[in-house]
Amino acid sequence: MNDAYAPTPEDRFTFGLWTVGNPGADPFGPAVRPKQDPCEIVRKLGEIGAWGVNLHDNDLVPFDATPTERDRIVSEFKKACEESGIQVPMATTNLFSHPIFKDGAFTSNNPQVRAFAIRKTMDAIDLGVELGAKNYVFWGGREGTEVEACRDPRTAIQRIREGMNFLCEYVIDQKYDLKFALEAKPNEPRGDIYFPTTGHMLHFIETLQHSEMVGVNPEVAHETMAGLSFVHGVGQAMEAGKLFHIDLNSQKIGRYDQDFRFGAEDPKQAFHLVRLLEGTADGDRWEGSRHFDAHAYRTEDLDGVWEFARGCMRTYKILKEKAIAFDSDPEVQQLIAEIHDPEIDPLIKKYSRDHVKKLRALHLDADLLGSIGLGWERLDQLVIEHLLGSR
Ligand code: GLT
Ligand code: MN
Ligand code: MN
Repeated sequence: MNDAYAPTPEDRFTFGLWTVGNPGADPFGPAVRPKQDPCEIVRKLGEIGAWGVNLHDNDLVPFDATPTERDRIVSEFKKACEESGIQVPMATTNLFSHPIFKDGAFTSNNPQVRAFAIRKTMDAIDLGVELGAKNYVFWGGREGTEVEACRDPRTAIQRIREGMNFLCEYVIDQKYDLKFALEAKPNEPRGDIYFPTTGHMLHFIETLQHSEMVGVNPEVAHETMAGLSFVHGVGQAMEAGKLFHIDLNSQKIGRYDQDFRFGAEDPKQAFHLVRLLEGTADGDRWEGSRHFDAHAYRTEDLDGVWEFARGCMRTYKILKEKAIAFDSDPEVQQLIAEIHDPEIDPLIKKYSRDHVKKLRALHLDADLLGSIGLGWERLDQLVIEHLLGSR
């Protein structure tokens, strides 16, 4: 029973109600699994060793529930969480399912739709805070278009800014301890979605009135759909102090949003991601939730769903073990040891006229430097050998 990969609360593994609760419907066929009760999901998550559960307002409280029904559902759910030792670290709003959002929520051309979206989000924020959430995700799935002529993209961006500024003020006014995390996606369900990548989001955040309380929630599948390096996107967000949340899953490049089990595709990228988040090479460990925004294949029944969930956590922990071993490997350390040059380092860190003079006087042999091999073939082979278990 001594399983080195058994999840612990320190691992901070979380799942969404919508992930393990996904019944397997797709655009070509209906659900293949029964709907699971949220309280049952929480109990099961407790059993398999997850730390937390995240939710959209309507994953728990139906869109048309009365206030009395809402309160009953929420109090039963809270009780299930307490009994199972499950936290609710993140919450979000469903601003994409109801037909009112078919042409966007905050970006809709109709002020009544925008008002509805803001009001629904305030209610969902209240719900999230009541459940203990500290992070609030915004995924603007319908904030896009197929018909470019319908809206100037600058108008869309301004409307999202107004929405974010309004909701930041709401959180501050309510004295909630809550941060926002914005999630980018290039397309699907819209032809094109505004703010297609984490990089677009990072810039937009700096234009907000309360940018200090807003960061990003990058998702493996979404950056991969755009053909980008997820590890670089996450690294940029971390370096900026803006990685507030993360959606782990996996994805083949150039496909629909697959949301596969973490590490199922491209385990090498998953390895580099875990290495970055765990800080095994350099820097501090990132302390946020390891949230799996993924779901089981449509081929699976409920047993397959829980096999999927255990697989996400187990793969993460195996990759963490590999990352620690890789970064403790003396050959790896030797290959990536930083080159220090006490004469040159200070010259190029900061501009001054004196530094320009000294820089110009330096003897730098371009042909010699260009002829030296770097050893990255060996380094990458070591990655593979660690991953495949032969080292
Ligand atoms: C939806 C989407 C995800 C988002 C969720 C949060 S819901 O399943 O595909 O990427 O993170 O709204
Ligand atoms: Mn996501
Ligand atoms: Mn996705």
